[in-house]
Amino acid sequence: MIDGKKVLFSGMQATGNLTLGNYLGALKNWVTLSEEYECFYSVVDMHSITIRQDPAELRRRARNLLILYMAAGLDPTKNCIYYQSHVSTHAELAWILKCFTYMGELNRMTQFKDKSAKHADNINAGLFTYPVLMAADILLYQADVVPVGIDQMQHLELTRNIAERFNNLYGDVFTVPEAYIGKVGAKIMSLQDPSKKMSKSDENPNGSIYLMDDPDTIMRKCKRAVTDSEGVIAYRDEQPGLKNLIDIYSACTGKTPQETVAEFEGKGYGELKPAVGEAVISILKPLQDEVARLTKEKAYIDSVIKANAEKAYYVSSKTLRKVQKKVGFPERIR
Ligand code: ATP
Ligand code: LTN
Repeated sequence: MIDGKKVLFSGMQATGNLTLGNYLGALKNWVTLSEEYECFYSVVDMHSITIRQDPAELRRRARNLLILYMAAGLDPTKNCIYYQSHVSTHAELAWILKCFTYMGELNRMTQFKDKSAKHADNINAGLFTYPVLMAADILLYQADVVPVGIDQMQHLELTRNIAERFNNLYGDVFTVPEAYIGKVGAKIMSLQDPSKKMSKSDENPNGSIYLMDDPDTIMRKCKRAVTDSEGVIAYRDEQPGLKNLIDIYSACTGKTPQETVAEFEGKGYGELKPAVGEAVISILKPLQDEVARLTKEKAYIDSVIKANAEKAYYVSSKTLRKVQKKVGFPERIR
């Protein structure tokens, strides 16, 4: 608890261009949750270098992501928005937690298997211990809840196991976090292959709507979205492309899928698709304008980065000191 509020931690990697899936499935929920919780939202740049990155590009993307957090509506005076690499406690706790994590546990992580298959020329130790750094992120802030996608559930379960193991040995040091899986926009699918999730690393750019796509591109991608030959507007698993469009429209307009179906009843896909395009443009355009405005406020952004890194350090170092004491590190001489 911080100031009587439960604590929330989440983070995103600054790799690739963010998609509408990232926004509807994660960022938008973060903004809603920020009213109820004391929130820490990190740009997890230390995780990013588990895959080889171009340094200048990583730096640029990381700053853009931080600005995007704010443009989406996260107030940086109420939410701690910061770069993971600016707060040294993350690396320090991760080391200690690695000594409480078993090789067998990490060997079971499906993300490691997927990523090492994809990057066979660079299967580095960081990629293997990635989930322990994630556990450190969460446990440092004594987070009660962690909004994540279903793909991160295995990492969260590992985090809970590490926390419980440590607590069993040393007493109640860590809060054992719960996952928070949002309902609306939980899984936005590719516009070109509705069996796959919309993803920033998709090779086909037409499958994803990027947050920075211009209106014409958004409209074109929506109009070209893969549907089916049934021609009837309904919300059902047998029509996955259509279901996805209904989900996107509903998430953007705040309607339920049933309300959307009722709105388009008796109409064709030819009417639904441009309406989806308009709905997406109506939420992305203001977001893009705000990103452009904030990007110009260099001194202000810098001050946010500095102040929030200090806050994150202050909160997280309390947990770190406790842990260091528990494991038997010598006390510091002041
Ligand atoms: P990558 O393609 O590099 O694996 P990604 O687009 O899947 O990336 P992540 O960085 O893994 O995105 O996820 C960031 C956040 O966005 C997570 O909370 C994740 O659950 C959410 N998210 C990603 N894609 C979608 C999607 N298609 N629908 C809903 N939420 C999503
Ligand atoms: N692994 C996550 C990003 C991430 C994260 C975290 C999410 C790193 N640390 C802590 C929640 C809490 C991902 O790739 N989506």
